[in-house]
Amino acid sequence: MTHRIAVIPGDGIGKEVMPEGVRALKAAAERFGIDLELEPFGFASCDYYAEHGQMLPDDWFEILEKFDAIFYGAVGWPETVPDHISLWGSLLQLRRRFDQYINLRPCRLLPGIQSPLAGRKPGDIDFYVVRENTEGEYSSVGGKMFEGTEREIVIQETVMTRHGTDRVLKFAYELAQSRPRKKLTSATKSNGIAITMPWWDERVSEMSGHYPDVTVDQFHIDILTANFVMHPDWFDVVVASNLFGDILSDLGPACTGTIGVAPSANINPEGTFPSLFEPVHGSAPDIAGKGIANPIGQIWSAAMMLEHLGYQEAAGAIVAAFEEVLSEGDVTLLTPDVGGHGTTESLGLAIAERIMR
Ligand code: GGG
Repeated sequence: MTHRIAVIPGDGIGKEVMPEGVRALKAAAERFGIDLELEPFGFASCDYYAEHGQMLPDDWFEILEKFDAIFYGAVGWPETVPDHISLWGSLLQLRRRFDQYINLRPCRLLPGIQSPLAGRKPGDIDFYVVRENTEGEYSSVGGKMFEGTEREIVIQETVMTRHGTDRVLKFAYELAQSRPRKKLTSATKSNGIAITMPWWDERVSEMSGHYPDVTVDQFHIDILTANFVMHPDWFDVVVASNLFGDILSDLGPACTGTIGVAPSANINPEGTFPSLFEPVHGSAPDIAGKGIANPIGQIWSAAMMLEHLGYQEAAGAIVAAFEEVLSEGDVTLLTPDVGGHGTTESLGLAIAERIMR
């Protein structure tokens, strides 16, 4: 069976880490006899915008819906396109139209990487952030009045639906149920955001009855962020709204030493549409062009994609390969964010070589 993968590097370091993600994917496909057909696309990037005045072609949905999965790099080049235009014109369109309502973001302290939190070792930090991915604070419902005048008014609504909330909570409960600790933490801010957030809390409580073996904690987001730093070992599965999930899934990997290794899966669990796999990090204009971006976030995302397509063993081989390279700690191969003076390519090559062993 041939799996068709759309490959979209996007912007900035997306263009640098993507070749290493593809290298890892090809190595795993060769070793495990997986038939992958990779098709590259230049759209969903600010370069495409510069040429066409939009981030995506008009027929992007018809083009991409035929693929089994989408492998994405990063979006954003604020020098040429404002961030809200590039993000809303690309990634957020894809997540919504393909109903990728789960954004699954593992957060794990990897061997060989120093956590900035004193005394933490691999095994101490190992949890998932499950981020609601199609509604919430990312609604774009709102508008401006009296723009540019003293009377200017700006309004943007948060949209939470029973359908959208229950389905992400169900996914998170089931994920917690499948893990040894069976623990779910829900992030809200119910004292300050006093309509939507207490309602989310009620949905969490009501659904807990269906999962009696899962222990549930509910935290306000402010103290939860403090506890990510002070007690990252408390967490197993953390479920949050679109915005809070986005923030937590940057903070979590930061506690594991670098956001450069963090992967994510934007999943349409029903398989009606393709799911999308991308590193958590963005296009990082500050280091773009230097060839020093850590490719592990992209490579780990490739593993999540293979797992989604049913290739657990191949996915495991990719994870084992980057864990081995990190454990060895050869500073000539590792990128600067993990203490080395190697390059995106040197680290990617070393990982691909281990995958093939
Ligand atoms: N690879 C992910 C990426 O490019 N992220 C840019 C970003 O700002 N994303 C916001 C979001 O995930 O909602």
